[in-house]
Amino acid sequence: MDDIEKRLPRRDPLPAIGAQRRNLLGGLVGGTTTLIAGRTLAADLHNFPPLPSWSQQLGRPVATNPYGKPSPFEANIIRRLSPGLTTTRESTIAFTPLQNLFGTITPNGLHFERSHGGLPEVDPYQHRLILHGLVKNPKIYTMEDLLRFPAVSRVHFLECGANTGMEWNNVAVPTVQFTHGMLSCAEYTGVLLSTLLEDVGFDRKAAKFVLAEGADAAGLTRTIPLEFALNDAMIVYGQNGEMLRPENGYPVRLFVPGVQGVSSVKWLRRLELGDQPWHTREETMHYADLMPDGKSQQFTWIQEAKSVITSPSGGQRLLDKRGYYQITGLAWSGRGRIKRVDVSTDGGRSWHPAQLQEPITSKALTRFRTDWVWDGVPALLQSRCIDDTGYVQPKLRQLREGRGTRSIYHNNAIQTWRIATDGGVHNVQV
Ligand SMILES: Nc1nc2c(c(=O)[nH]1)N[C@H]1C(S)=C(S)[C@@H](COP(=O)(O)O)O[C@H]1N2
Ligand SMILES: [Mo]
Repeated sequence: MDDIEKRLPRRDPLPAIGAQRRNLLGGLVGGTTTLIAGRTLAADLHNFPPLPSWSQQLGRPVATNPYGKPSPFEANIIRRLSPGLTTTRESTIAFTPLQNLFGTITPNGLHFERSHGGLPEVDPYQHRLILHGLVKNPKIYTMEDLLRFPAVSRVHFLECGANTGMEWNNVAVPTVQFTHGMLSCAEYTGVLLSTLLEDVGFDRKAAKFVLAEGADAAGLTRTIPLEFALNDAMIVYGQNGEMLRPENGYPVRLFVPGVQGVSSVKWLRRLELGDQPWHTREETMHYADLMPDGKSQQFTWIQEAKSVITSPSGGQRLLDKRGYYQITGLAWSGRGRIKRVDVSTDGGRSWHPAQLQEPITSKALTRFRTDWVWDGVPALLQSRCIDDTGYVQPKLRQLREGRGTRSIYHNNAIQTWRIATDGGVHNVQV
């Protein structure tokens, strides 16, 4: 290393400064960060610190940490529970800190988690999956059996149908973690469900639906149409290169790409083929869309195209009154690929296209970024995506015209973040 290189500050890859970030995060609203526009290098050169203590002694042996954890300085980048949403500790919604993540893959420890009856501790050696109903040879599979089938790995998003549900009526929550954090994206590995259906010889004429049942205390059951089962549904055991975490269905779950999260039944123990939907609790009482006329619409499968700016986002603060900021966020569609994302800084009056990070793949998160110079006056940041079917993400007003304000599920409206003159970022509806 030559002299100059030694004196150059390593650029903090975070848009925020560690210490400030941690102090700020002590508060109630989790996941807030401070955004600082790029400092000039010249100013930093005079203040480059002498060799720090950690450069002057040997570090601790790596063997003390056989399964790696994030740096203690990142201790506030965690899933957060919304105390108001579930009334028992076993029934949880733990939201992904979207504001703190880069790229598109959600680390396993931060994958959002939704459980209706707590986390069962499933012994993979005792666990069995039964596949029966309208099939020639019903079968019971062990985990070893499942691991021997030809596998596939695919990157997909998973979004709870209730994600952003609090926004139907009024602005309810301050941060993107709580507005959009029932959303994650991972590389899932497992067996295509179609492979198992071939294995048992399903009844091609009569079978129209598959029922999936979980081994948790909730005994969660959902119907999926056979066309999804034969298309890209997977029996998943791997997530981001390792076995599923207990929270996400260890040792095996169903995964239905592009479809609302509840259909991806965790701790999967039973699949049954039938000729009609089962109308279980989770598809009658819950996960049905209450329409303005008071009727409920069942079986809204697909998560339509949606996007959100994750930085700057609610609860963050722009420290420099004027200057450069990168606007970045995520876009996804349950129908295929994201074709375009437009960003507005004036509440939707003018739009310009954002850059999309390659590769852009089907039913996966797509990262978008765009440059922005804030002039210090209030601004309204929005993103709007278009998928490869040509579908355009709607405004909240448009959604409410058809759906009213009493829904919980399937809110894919354009999100607005207001930047105030003090740099504070707030969740607003326009
Ligand atoms: N067996 C079982 N499967 C389940 C659930 C559950 O409570 N039990 N929750 C569902 C819901 S509502 C969602 S949104 C997803 C969440 O998956 P994740 O916890 O891996 O993010 O799992 C679904 N599968
Ligand atoms: Mo969900």
